[in-house]
Amino acid sequence: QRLKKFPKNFLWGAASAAYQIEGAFDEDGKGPSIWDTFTKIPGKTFNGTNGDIAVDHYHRYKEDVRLMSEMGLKAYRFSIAWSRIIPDGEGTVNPEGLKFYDNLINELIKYHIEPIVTLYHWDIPQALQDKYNGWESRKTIQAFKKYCQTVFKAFGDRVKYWVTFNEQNVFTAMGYRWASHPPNVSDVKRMYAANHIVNLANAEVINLFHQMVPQGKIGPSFGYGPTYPITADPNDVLAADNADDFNNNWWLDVYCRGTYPALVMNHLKDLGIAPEVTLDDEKLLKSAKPDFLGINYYHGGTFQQNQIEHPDKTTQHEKNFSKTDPYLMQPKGTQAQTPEMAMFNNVENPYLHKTQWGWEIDSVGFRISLRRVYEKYQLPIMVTENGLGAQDKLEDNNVINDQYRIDYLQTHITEMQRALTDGVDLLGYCAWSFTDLLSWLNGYKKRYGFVYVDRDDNGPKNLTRIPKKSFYWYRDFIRRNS
Ligand code: GCO
Repeated sequence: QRLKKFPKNFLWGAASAAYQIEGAFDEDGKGPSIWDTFTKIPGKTFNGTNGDIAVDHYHRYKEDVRLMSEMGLKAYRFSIAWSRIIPDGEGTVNPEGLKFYDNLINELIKYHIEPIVTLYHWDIPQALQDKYNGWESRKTIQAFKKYCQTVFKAFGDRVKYWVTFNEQNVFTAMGYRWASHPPNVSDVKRMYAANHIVNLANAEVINLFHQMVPQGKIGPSFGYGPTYPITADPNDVLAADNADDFNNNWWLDVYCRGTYPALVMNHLKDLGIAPEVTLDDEKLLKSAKPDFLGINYYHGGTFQQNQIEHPDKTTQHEKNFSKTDPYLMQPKGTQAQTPEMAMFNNVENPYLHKTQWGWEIDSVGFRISLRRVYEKYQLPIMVTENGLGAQDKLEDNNVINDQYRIDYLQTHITEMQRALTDGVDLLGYCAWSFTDLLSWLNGYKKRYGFVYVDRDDNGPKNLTRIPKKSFYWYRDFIRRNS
């Protein structure tokens, strides 16, 4: 097959999230977010790590942007910390918070790097959690709109690409099903209710953006995983379809079509855990059209009809840490813990190798994902995340030989190019991540960056930035655009 070339203006980028890189958690008027609070609860994160300092990007953004330009990045995706802009979530705007992002955006533009801004990467202001129960209240939608209006007004002249919510599927599952992210809840009814509120906030903000920044583009970023049946038994195929509806379409249909998939909705109603959807809600959801869809791709899942009841062998520790797979509804080989999961059973895929964290490595699944999503929704796609988490080793002479990351990226980018050749409309590709950063639950053991940061779970050494081998590989790749 002759591969189509990547267009000249293809956005080769890398990504990050505020809490994972910035540090300066209480500086210049920033208010606490739910992550500032949650990470201080003993036992919640690996080695008790938190984002108080992270990789100190707040003070080192100039150095980081210079490295991005050395690498030849065309785009940089980062998130704004809501509680820097409005410390209590809904009250007074903090000019120093705006200033930081204003400086960062100008610095990027100086080096011709396209900023891609995520509005919400999981860090709702703690004050809104305390006052309204966060995403469980419609009042939070108003607060979110005010914050978005503030940043659209401040940066809409320079930032063309905006992401509304990062991985709504992940932060709601981890936060309200598994209690392994804040707000530390394990209640599926509340999970579905919070999802509906976030969907409304997403729609409101897309409509607001189209009024305020008509020349810009906005869409959500979804943590997508293709679903495969374990055999050709039609019952297994059905199970994979069910998983697709519960894991993917439950969100994507709402984003792109303004409706919930009937299968899931009916099933949830039967169980008495469906969200309450008013006629006005339906109208709102239908009115908002994203300009593109952000896809974060790590891996998919393989499914089997659910006939065998497996004993739950997962320990609490495993649930809290790496074994809880944020991209799937249930840990592998465990029994359906809530009734709505009984329609599919997640099993091992015998054809795939795994990362050190047990995530399947599936580059072909990336092509499948892009094709499925594009065929179904016909929206341009921006790959907003893809990458490999590994335990990198700093060797003598400041060498980090992450050939495994290069292999991962190379095979995934090749499959993306095949998807492009198949006809998928692609805007760009942001590798996760630019520098090493705090893994929400895995501290600094799990690293994703092109740039090594010299620190560990116990704290900063000197936070020196050291380009890894993959840095030079991506730089050369971007130069050739192939
Ligand atoms: C981790 C996670 C994150 C996510 C990202 C999702 O190890 O904490 O993998 O880095 O990939 O935040 O958007």
